[in-house]
This record gives sequence, C-alpha cells and structure tokens, in this order.
Amino acid sequence: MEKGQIIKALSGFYYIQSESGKIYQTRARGIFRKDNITPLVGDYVQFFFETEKEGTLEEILPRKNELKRPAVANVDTGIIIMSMTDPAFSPSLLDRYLVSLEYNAIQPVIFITKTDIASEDEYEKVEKECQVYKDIGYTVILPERQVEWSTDEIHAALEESVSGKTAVFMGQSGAGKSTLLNKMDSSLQLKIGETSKSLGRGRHTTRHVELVPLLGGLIADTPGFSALQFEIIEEAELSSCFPELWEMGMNCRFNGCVHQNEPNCAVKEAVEAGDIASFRYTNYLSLLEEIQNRKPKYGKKGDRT
Ligand SMILES: Nc1nc2c(ncn2[C@@H]2O[C@H](COP(=O)(O)OP(=O)(O)O)[C@@H](O)[C@H]2O)c(=O)[nH]1
Ligand SMILES: [Mg+2]
Ligand SMILES: [Zn+2]
Repeated sequence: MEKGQIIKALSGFYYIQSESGKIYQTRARGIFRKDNITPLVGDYVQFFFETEKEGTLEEILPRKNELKRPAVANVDTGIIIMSMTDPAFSPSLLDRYLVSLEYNAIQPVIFITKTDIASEDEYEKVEKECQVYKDIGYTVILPERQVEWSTDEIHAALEESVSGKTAVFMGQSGAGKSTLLNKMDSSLQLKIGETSKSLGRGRHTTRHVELVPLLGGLIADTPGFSALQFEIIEEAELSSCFPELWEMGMNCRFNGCVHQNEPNCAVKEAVEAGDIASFRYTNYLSLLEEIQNRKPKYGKKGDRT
C-alpha cells in the first residue's frame, strides 16, 4: 500500500501524487460510493497500483479540514488575493475571507495586486489598512507602487507559506489570481480576464479543481472562491475568527459576551481607545448581524453561491 495525496479528480479518476512525487491514475473502491463518501482533492489516501494508469484508491485518511468551494481538503494556507484598485481594495471583503479561513483553521496570507497601477492616494490608503492587518499578526505581501514583481520576487514572498503545504488561492473575480499564478509558473497558461460567469458559475457544471505543484508545495488553481461559511458559523464562534477581538474579549465582564450591546465589554472599550481598528469592529458587527438574522436553511450545505 502506498501513501499519497489526491491532486485532481476528473471523470471518475483520482490522480494521486505519491510521497515520492510520482502521479498515479486511480479509481475509487466501490465501497466509497456505497458509504456515500466522496474523495476530495487534497485528501491524503492509501492506494494500490498495477501500473501508473491503473490504481485503486483504498482508504481516505482523516481530514484536517474541508472547504466547499473550491472542494479541497486538508488546506494549510489560504492565499487571499486582493487588488489595490480595479476592483478597489475592500477590508470588509477581506474580513469575510479571513473569517472563513480562521473558522477552518487555515493559515491566511494576504497578497495585494495591481500596486503597479495604483495612484499615490490609493496606495497610501491601502498601505495604512494593511498595517492594521500586520499588527494583528497576519502576513501581508505588499509590492511597491508602480512596480511589477518578477517571478523570483513573487516566489520569495510566497515560498514559506507554500513550501510543503497545500494552499488555495482565493479572491474575487478580477483580483489577479490567474495572472499571479501564471507569473509563478508560465507553463500553467491560465486564461486571464475570464469571469466566473463565463465559466458557468450558477449552472450545474462542475469545474474541476486541481492542485498544481509549485514552490515545493501544492496550490489549488481555481477560478473563483465563495467558500464563505456564514451558514454554519454560530454567533458565539464569530469573535474567535477575529484574533484581536478574541484576545480582548477575555476581559469582558460577561461570559459569552458577543461584544454587541453588553455592558462592560472590553472589546468596545478597546475600540473606543483606538486599540482595535474601528473598521474591523464594524465588519465584525455586520457579520454578527448577518448570522443573527439568517433564516434556517433546509438546502444541502454548500449548495448555494
Ligand atoms: N496592472 C495590473 N493588472 C493586473 C494585475 N493582475 C491582474 N491584472 C489584470 O486584471 C484583470 C483580471 O486578472 P485575472 O488574473 O484574470 O483575475 P482573476 O479573476 O482573479 O483570475 C486582467 O485584465 C489582468 O491583466 C497586476 O498586478 N497589475
Ligand atoms: Mg482567474
Ligand atoms: Zn465583549
């Protein structure tokens, strides 16, 4: 029996990268279907093989986490691609991505694109906002203004976050995910400027997810990302997805304080004192209200965009 990781699932085949780096084409044992288990890209598995094209996926090892969109298991790093301009940098969107990563115990990395075309004012504004995220402890990669980074510079900035890990690129359409991946590996030749609409989002086409070997790790090359899990996060769990709120919340008077209307709330006091950025707190409150106002869902989890 060999150990490996599923890097691609297509037309009933699972492509497994073995520990030695070789890729095997396998089919899953019938028992998975019977037990209603779907192997996922990213799964660590045990498999047998006759040849490189004829293998059998025998067993799925326990998952560390599981993202719905893209459907990838065992994600270590989430690289959030945020453009500085076109579309404009949005801390509230960034916070949504961060919450979904924190919730799944995935290490976030923030990468800012399009700094080469940003105005001086845009750059200064985003730089200040990025400093807030750095102060919280997040890794923020911010290239200089009017500069386009070379492949080597991009590799150097991302190597530590990707090497030996399973990573996913996430970020809204047009942020520059495909452009960045192509710069990291020109053989990928991903289409640029392709919108999620033209890729059939919303219809029942299943685009395949693939992990590509890069920088000594694997990166999920996916055109879109909407694995925001506000359907399952509970009210009381949300502040644990905002590290600086979580830390300050230890000092709140009430056990289970959600830092909204409670008296003697240490988080609110820290916001007033300027120790917690007010835009972070505002984004927290609006997500909290979203959770409080959501209606019970009866559909299948992860089926909605
Ligand atoms: N000037 C500039 N344009 C970029 C950069 N990254 C992406 N673009 C452009 O932004 C548009 C969307 O890029 P794309 O990589 O398709 O975004 P994706 O939807 O996130 O994959 C394309 O027209 C790219 O040429 C960048 O760093 N600088
Ligand atoms: Mg793209
Ligand atoms: Zn509180």
